[in-house]
Amino acid sequence: MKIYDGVIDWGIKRARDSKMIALGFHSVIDGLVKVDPQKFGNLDLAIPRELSALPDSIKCIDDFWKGLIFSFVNGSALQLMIDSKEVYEWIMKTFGTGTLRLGGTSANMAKGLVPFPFEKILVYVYPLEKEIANLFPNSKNLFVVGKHGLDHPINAYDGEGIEAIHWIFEFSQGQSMTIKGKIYTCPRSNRFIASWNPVNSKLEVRDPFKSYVIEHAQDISHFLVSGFHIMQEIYPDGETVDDRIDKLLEFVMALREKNSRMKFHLEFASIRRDGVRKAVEEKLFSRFDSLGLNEVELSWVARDIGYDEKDILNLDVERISQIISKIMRGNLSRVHFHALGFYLLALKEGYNLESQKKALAFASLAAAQRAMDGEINLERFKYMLDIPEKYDYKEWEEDGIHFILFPTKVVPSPKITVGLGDTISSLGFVLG
Ligand code: 8BR
Repeated sequence: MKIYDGVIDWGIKRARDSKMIALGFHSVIDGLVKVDPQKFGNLDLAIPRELSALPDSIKCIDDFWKGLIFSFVNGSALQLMIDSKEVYEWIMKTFGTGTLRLGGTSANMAKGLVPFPFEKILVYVYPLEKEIANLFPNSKNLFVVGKHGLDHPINAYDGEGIEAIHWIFEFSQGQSMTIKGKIYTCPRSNRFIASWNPVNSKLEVRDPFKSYVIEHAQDISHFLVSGFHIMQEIYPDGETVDDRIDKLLEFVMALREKNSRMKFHLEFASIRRDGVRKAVEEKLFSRFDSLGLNEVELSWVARDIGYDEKDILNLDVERISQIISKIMRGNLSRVHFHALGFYLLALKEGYNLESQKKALAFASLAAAQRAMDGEINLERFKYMLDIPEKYDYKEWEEDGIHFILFPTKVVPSPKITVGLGDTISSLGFVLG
């Protein structure tokens, strides 16, 4: 099967022909902390073994430790939002900011797209302060909306400071930690993410970005929306997630009115809070054209609509396609599911199948190369072509939906895995 033939040149040309691509609404600073668990002493806490034993956000210092211990002992990644200013201050005092890095789904997508010859990548950054502006790559096709229109973040920032930070606590396989007098060893290198982001947790679309994109809607071909995982169910001022999602939807509808050809993609990400996740599923799925998610995220969607999440986590393709069929209502005509080793793309009528497949192949090469080297380097894509795929290519129709099971390239010892999903979904969507 020649599914990867000629896709590198094809992808480059396709990027060159693009218009403006907009990314919102979650860009943030990540603070990378390499954990030395020996320094923690003896932690006197019960070990949460199941996700259900965890708080759904961090409200006190014990909640922070529970999340960290869970990740450490089980060797599984976890992200929790911090809801308490006291805990935020305590983490800052205890660990500092760590090494600063650009993070957040929108900024991550921007970083993954700017190395290709796309004409304009426009990213929403709030608050746009000097510290985060300086972390963006120095690319000519990267823009924010500043006071004087489109500009690179470095020329457009307003003020200084770190008002939001997502701490990434990294541990390595073999490190040990003492809990209730017993020594536990970390089974697999992993990370625990504790996020403090009250300034942007309403995902409010602010000026000057808002007026700019409304005014220039005709220039934008694709809009990728993400960041729901930082939202709250109820905000301190009484607003609810439903209120906020309605506002966001108003903005999307206003853009659709200005440019009916603009395509909208929703990147799901790990939305831990039930109320937020359900609001996104119920209010937004049917209003977007495209949706991107991984197996953990789809397992939550499955559970929310009354199915067993285990089938999805076990990568049962029949069940995965069944759940996808169930959620494809209204405008939602494209779902890109990604797992380790394959993508499952579901399309309703009206798509060019050839370019959709090539876009998946290009995304797979990009993810593999980024996993291998840590950052995108187009020159090295060709080496990924030699990696054999482990799944068989398959294409079928069911319930009026066209399914493509696309085998991907998997790098044996990746340098990084964080942010790969964003690269996969964004390239698949904008090139397809
Ligand atoms: P998330 O960021 O949504 O978790 O997506 C991660 C994706 O990265 C996986 O679905 C898989 O397709 C891809 N990936 C991972 Br994880 N490890 C990889 C590797 N070693 N080589 C190529 N792709 C990888």
